[in-house]
Amino acid sequence: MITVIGFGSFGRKVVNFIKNKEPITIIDKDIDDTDDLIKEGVRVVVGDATNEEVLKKAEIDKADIVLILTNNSEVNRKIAENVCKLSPNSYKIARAIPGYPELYSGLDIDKVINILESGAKDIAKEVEDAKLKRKLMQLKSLLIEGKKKCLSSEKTEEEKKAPLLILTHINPDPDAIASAMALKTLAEKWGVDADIAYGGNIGYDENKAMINLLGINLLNIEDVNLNDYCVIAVVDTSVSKQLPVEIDEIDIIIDHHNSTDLTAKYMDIRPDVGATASILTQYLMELEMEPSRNLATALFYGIQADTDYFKREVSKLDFEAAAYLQGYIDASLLNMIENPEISTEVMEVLAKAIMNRKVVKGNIALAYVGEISNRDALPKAADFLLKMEGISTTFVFGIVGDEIHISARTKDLRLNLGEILSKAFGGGGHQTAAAAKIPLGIFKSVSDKEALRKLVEEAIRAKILEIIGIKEEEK
Ligand SMILES: [Mn+2]
Repeated sequence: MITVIGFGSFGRKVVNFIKNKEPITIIDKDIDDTDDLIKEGVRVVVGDATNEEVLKKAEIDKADIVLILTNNSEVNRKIAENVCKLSPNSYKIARAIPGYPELYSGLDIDKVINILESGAKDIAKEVEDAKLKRKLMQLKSLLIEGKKKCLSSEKTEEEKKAPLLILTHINPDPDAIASAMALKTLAEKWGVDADIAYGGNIGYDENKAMINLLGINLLNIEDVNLNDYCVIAVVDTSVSKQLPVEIDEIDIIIDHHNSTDLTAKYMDIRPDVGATASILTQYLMELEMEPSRNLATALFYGIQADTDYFKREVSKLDFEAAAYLQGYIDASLLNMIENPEISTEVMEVLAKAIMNRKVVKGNIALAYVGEISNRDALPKAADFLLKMEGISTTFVFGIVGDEIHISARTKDLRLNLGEILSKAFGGGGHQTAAAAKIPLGIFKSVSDKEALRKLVEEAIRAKILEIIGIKEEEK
């Protein structure tokens, strides 16, 4: 809530710039168009703001930002004193009065503005910045309070971990990892140490390359005891199902996704922004913090990855953040992250998938890749085959130890691969990507490779086609 005290000609101009963006309360002794203002959704309190009761009636303690804009020095001083007393946590902007340079001395006013130098539009911009400043003040005090709580706990020095634990969502992506890094850097600037933890897997070679090349230290949630920490932050998700572990109380959530079922003391969730990394970059910009090469590279890559190179769900802030980071990134590192080396084995599996593919109904490719040692190659092969002309669904399978592993991908919205692999082999996944594994069972005793290939290929293919509802003769 923004509270504007003093609704003269200047206050009026300022309100006109900000009224559709934020809930506003106006306080003045006399306002002639109260009804019109109320119609526009503005809250109006008529009264003398030098009177504490009037400020209380306006719920000044709940204000995020307070603007003190009357043109009278004595009145402004008195109001400022009362506002400092009744609303200590708000961000306070007060109007300078010519001839009174010391007007607000000794008071906790965050910004004094000179209306001869700045127009109403500048003040509106100031209000916009103040929202972020105020949020960051909250974030800082939450972290510092948390650290104090940790220090006063009965733990020995040995048992004490960092006060702050930053969690990414399960199977963290570059945006989540970069955002966690940035929040850790910010906390450390304020003297609060932090650890980062994740759950699930770090998939894709690009993500692994990012972590290795940038030297990011991520803890596996299984090695983390939540009780060791006093403040818990979650980045890049606000959905409980996406958390790596169940948490009773989250302190900080920073995210850009629409769906939210979690709450926290500090929440910055902006669905219009393309990446959480852009929000964290804005924090760094606001605090005039220069990111290290590694942090800048991570954030830049996170924004790129989430917006698909600034093509998808991209906002003005994403471009601004990227422009800021541009000056700090390491281009050769970024290039290495984007093009990680493909291992010989993965290359071989890709080749086999292409050579051995059998296409059914013109667009479903099934490929048996034989015995392999690294099952990560299967999803890559399934992704890779999907790039072939005319192919919209892929199933790649091979033998890993005593099991047959299957990985599937589709661009066809009519197929739900998670369901198909679940019905066929008890696997699981999403509509577009799924996996399953089944024991080799009696096939284990088949020692002839060619015979094994035939048996496995036939069995898997027949089952998949049966579930999709394609009869063998149709193929
Ligand atoms: Mn994201």
